[in-house]
Amino acid sequence: MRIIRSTKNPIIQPKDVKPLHDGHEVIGVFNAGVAEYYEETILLLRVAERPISDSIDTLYAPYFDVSSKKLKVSKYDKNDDDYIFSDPRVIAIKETPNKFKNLTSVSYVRLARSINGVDFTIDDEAFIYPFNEYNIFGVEDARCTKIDDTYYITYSAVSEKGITVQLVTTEDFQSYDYVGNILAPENKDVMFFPEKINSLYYMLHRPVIHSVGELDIWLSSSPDLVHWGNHEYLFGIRENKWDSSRTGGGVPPIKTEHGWVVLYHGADEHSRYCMGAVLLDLSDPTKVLARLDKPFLEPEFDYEQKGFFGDVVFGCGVTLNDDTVTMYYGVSDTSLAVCDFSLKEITDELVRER
Ligand code: MAN
Repeated sequence: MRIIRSTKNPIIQPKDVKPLHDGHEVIGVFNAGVAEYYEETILLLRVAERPISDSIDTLYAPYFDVSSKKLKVSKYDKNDDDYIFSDPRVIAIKETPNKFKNLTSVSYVRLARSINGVDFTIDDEAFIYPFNEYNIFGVEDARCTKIDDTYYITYSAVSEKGITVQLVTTEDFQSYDYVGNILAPENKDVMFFPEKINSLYYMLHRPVIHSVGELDIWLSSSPDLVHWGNHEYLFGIRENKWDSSRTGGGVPPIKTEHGWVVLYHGADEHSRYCMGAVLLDLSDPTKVLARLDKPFLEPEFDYEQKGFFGDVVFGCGVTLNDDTVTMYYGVSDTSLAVCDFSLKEITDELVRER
């Protein structure tokens, strides 16, 4: 399958984004949901900012203070034995290393707009900025699905209460309506299907499992896009393959005559993230018809291999023009890249695997 990466990759980098907060730096602009809005391609960028530290021993961790509605910082001494500072993304707790006390940056959604799909103008303000007790550590990895005239935006909301999935809707990308937490902690990587199937709406989600089980993808349905149930296991990790340690939905499912094409991310034990594809039955998406053995996109270029958290390609949205899929994908938790491929080619490959 041919993948045509833009020669302008990475198309958006941290240096292109002005921090919203004084004394902060933008360390990442990545994992963007995508919307087609009239003539424009809109990217729902995940922008991550962190306070600039004045000493190598001190780390400042940002959080949104709900009562004052301001960003505040917690101060950590990197020699403090109660915490582990080795993962650049989190301040982990020594006694329970899988839990974190703070994130080292705060993420929010900022929009970028383009007519040609490659040259983007980034809004000066945030679009979805932390606003309630469930997202004080950030708003991450938005996915966007248009249903009728409404855009449904789901994202991970991070706080000390856990990671929930929140839903907001917009019609104009100027303002949004907050719907609520559609899934309790801990869950991530939620995206809606673009239409009802047999009178129900569907979404993919990825429970973050702790006591038993794996990081696998589930399917749920809803009568109203707010209340979700009928949770069913869909597909997940495969031993000794590129997606042996985690999977998660990526791009909102794409409808084809052969079935729903689901482009998902997976990672191995080395946390190397690639993109793969499965085909779901058109009228019964609980049925997985086919799955590619190999990833269709993997970190191969320097900008995909090096960065804040290296060896990551992470697609969250596409635009479609006839047969061309234009996928926007985060690289190494640092920048945003884009590639084109043929919907027919990837669907044919899936059909051959059936
Ligand atoms: C992981 C990574 C981070 C993210 C946190 C919280 O550590 O995906 O990028 O900030 O989880 O969601």
